[in-house]
Amino acid sequence: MYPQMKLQIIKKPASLFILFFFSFAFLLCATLSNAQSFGYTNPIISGMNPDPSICRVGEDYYTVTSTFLWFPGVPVYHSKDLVNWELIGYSLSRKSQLDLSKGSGIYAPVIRYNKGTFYMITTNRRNGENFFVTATNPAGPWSDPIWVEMEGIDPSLFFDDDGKVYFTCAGNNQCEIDIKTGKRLSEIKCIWGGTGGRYPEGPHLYKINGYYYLLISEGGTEYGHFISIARSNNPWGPFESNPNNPILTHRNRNAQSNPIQGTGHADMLQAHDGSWWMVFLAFRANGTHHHIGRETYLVPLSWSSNGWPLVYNGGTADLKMNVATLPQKPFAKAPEKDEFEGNQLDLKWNYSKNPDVTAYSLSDRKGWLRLKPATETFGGNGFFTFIGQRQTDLNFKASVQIDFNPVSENEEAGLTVYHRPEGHYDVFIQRQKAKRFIVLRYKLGSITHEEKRLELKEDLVQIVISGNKDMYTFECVQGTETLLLGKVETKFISSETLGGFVGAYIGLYATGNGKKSTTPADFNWFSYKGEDK
Ligand code: 6LW
Repeated sequence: MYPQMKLQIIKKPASLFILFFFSFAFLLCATLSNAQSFGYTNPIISGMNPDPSICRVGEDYYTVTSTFLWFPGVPVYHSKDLVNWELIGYSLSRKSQLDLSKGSGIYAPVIRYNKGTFYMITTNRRNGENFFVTATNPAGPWSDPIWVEMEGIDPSLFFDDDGKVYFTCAGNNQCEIDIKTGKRLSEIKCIWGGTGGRYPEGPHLYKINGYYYLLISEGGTEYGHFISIARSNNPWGPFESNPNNPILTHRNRNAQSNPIQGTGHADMLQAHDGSWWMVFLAFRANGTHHHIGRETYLVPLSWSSNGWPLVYNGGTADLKMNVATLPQKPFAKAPEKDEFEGNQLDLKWNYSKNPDVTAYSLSDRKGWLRLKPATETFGGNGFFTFIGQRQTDLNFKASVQIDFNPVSENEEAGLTVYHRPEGHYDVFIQRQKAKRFIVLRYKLGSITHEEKRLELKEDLVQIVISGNKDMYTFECVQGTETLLLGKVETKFISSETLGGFVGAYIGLYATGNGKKSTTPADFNWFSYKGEDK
């Protein structure tokens, strides 16, 4: 039978050709799908996404970032190539996990995977409390919090081969914990003082080639930020500082003109093809200010012959990275326009603190998002009706169609660039006597300035906010007429001006300004067009 078959194939040159062709095509596809890609753009996760932490499971990568007073908290991003990222869920999406009624919310998170379970550990800054949640699917659901018997921001977890779990936090203070209960199992020890920079923080312990490496951030989260590393034979030290620290910083002259500044708070990992990478936070500086928050960046690593990591280009990063990457597998681009159809809001939307969910409806008026005004003034200290998404680009255009007919003068609803209660620019509709007005207001600390007030003639109005690195522009469209309301500098709502750790959001809100109000504000669609990439 075998010799006969062989004979037959050889007798048919067409079959031979087809066989050869398909084998060749198969080999080509296999090679191409494993081939490296080249080049990418930083930041890899843009808009306010600081303190990134990353883990890998097979060929899947997951990153989490800090969220402060935004709800839900700690987004989980997924990637197949480290370059393209997709938001798949949040690790803190219930009040039982995240109570934002006091304090400054969620600081730096860490994501780790161990034996089939994902762990996300972070601090809720009510009293500096640390906790972790677990999941088998990183998109959720995540467990209720397991509180850790140790204080200090920037908690990190390290699962050692012998089953011990180390908890390390800012100041490089460490203890062993029981990963089932969060109980402390050892004394607390400062394992390394760092290289002398202020705020040694964001520590991560790893075991690589038999060494325990401790990667930390120093210098504070501003222009002096840098990353250093030390190693030891023992997770408790003593740690030997890398003679070439810092391994990544833009605080020096070689990077003084780089638009990326404040490089720090990093995490590193080995990709499935054996290459090494580091994620870290930085901001896009415009002169001395930045306003869209600290974002997530990526750089490749290599190792020196004596076992220290070397970061790309002498410890720097670029917006355009001309390096080989994993084969790139981009996700479908999210649509620019949100039509508010369906019965769930897109994952991108966030609330300020824990929302009163009854104040938001996609069903009261089909195809519209209805906001029911809170009594609390927008930007006040309590809970206000607001929903927003990150400003992810310096150059962008956001617009919304709003139907709002206030019945009393205290009511307002509109579109805003919101950084924090101390700084936001708002375009809103308000009634005065029998007339309806569109108003542009700037709120900066104790200053409240009304820039423009125009009478409205049409019921349906479009509000447009666009921006470039220097200025925001505010417009209103009534019928076919576009009215310029004003322009203002971005730098007044920057982190340098306002303080804090967050960045600009674009959002929709409705408020009764201290009085009970029942007039809803309806939004037909919201569109965001980012123009940076
Ligand atoms: C975070 C600290 C930091 O806890 O900023 O830049 C703090 N680094 O590590 C808040 O994001």
